[in-house]
Amino acid sequence: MKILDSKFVKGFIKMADDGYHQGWHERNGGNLSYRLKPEEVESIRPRLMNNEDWQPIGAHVPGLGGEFFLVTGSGKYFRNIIVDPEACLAIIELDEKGENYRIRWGLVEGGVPTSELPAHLMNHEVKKRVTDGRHRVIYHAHTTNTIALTFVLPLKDEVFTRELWEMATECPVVFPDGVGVIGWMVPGGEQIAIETSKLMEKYDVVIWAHHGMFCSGEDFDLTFGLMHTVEKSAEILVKVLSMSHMKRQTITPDNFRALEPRFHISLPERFLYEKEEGPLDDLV
Ligand code: 2HA
Ligand code: ZN
Repeated sequence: MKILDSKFVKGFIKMADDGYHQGWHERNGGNLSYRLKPEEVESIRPRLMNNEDWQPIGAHVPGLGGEFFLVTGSGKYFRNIIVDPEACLAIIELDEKGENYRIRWGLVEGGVPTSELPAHLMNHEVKKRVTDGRHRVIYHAHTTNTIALTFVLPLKDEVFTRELWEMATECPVVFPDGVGVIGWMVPGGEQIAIETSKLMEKYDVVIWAHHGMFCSGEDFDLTFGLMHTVEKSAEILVKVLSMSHMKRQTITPDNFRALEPRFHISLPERFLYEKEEGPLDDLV
């Protein structure tokens, strides 16, 4: 099958374009990766290149040995993906040890996979393990309102989760495990990848302070929808905090508990703490 006609390639390109139109991908901001299913690899195998050299990943991901990924290219602009996917995207193969990769398709004008390849692959490795292989998509975007909140809220998983949950009833249903937050770090390296993948053991959403967000999911719709839901909730919170630092009324811990049987979710009690003040009241 022609690679550009494959359903997973079309879904990837649509998701990237949707993200661009949300305003989450200024310049070359953000990156996306998808772990191919074995039957998808077989359907395109005759059209893959065989002559590229192995390159170090910059991380060790033995749990992903032999896997194929569709990834965005480093320095490529999301707004150009739909126009020229073969120049902006790559399909890479990992070696059996999960230490090196080689390009099997794409980047026809040259280039390398996303600068965040270590974070993507380490997140994929964790998610493949903890979801029994169900999660296949890792998405990084520069989500405006979520980034804005990292300047004013305490950088604590509990505070971000609770404040985002309170902004829309669907939030605890969409991300019942909550969100993780890491303080500012140098992007693009193994260290930030390690910190992010540790949080991916328990969350599907990790916020990078003053930078953006990572989401993990089973398919393009669920992963995009997760990012969209978190960012929409962050937008509401930015609006609420812009009007007042006090909420006159909100969704209470008991309201959240009442959602559990109806939606078959179990919400960790550490997010349902009693509050006497608003989220900004501990600011000096
Ligand atoms: O420019 O978003 O985090 C790509 C990025 C790096
Ligand atoms: Zn980024």
